[in-house]
Amino acid sequence: MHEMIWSDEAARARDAGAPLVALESTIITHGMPCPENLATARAVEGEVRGAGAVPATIAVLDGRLHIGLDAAQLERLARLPGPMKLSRADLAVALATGASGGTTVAATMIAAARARIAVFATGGIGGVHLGAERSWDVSADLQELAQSRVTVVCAGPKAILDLPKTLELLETLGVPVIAYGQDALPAFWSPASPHAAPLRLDSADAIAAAHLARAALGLPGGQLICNPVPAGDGIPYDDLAPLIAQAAAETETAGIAAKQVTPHLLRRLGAATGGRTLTANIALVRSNARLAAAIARALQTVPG
Ligand code: PSU
Repeated sequence: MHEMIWSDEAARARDAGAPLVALESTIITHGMPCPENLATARAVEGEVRGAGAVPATIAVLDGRLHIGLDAAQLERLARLPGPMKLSRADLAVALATGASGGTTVAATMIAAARARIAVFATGGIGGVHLGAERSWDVSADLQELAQSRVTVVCAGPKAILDLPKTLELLETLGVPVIAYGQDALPAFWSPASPHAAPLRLDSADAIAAAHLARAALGLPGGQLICNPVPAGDGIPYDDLAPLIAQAAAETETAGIAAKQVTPHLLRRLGAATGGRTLTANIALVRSNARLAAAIARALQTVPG
């Protein structure tokens, strides 16, 4: 019961020892509107293949945990009516009840670690929300980064979050937050936030070596790679900050809480920017998929 279902493509890569990249699916079920979600999911898988690795989109369909989806399953996921948003707390209940849904960063890390996939690409991780001192809203993604040994490639914590508090908590949890190729912490739609990243690495080889060094030390938990959104697709941090503050305040006043907060804010910011945040989101997740593939390949060649 409850074994993982591998796609043919991902199983072939596993058996051949080819580099695999896990991809999450809450971005498909809750992070983007249809049909952009499906087009993006296909494009992201294509980026991984184009960069010499094999994609494994992770999701739950009818109570089965899938490691890799075929074309029909990906399309079904993108069009699911009322999908669940599955994090660490929900995963087992979904499997036991035959439910379907997208896996968050936290749940995808759990699945990737079980499937022995070392590298995972997403858009932006969850973190400490603005107003957390009142709402106590802190994403389970942070705790998972401290537990599951997976290198997660994102474009930084989502800009809708309280970035200094998110960095503080990641430091407490012992999670390495590594900016790729720059000193500033990227902030999802924005290539740079006003905050310095705690660590910086400049190549896929260096990231792979750090992943292996962590394992050799016997440390649980992963690394968070923050890859700035490609120049030209990003939105300057100062342009977005007031829109984010306003949307976060409205969300709190409207009583939107828990799992609904992030999808709601992503939709609000899309509307407030005439779709620019969606364009940036698509570009950044594609770019993260390319970097994740390069890291997965480097893991096979750098000395451990
Ligand atoms: N990246 C995106 N869009 C998303 C997400 C990531 O570009 O929608 C999802 C991830 O699955 C992440 C989740 O785990 O948002 C965070 O949700 P919350 O803040 O409720 O933990």
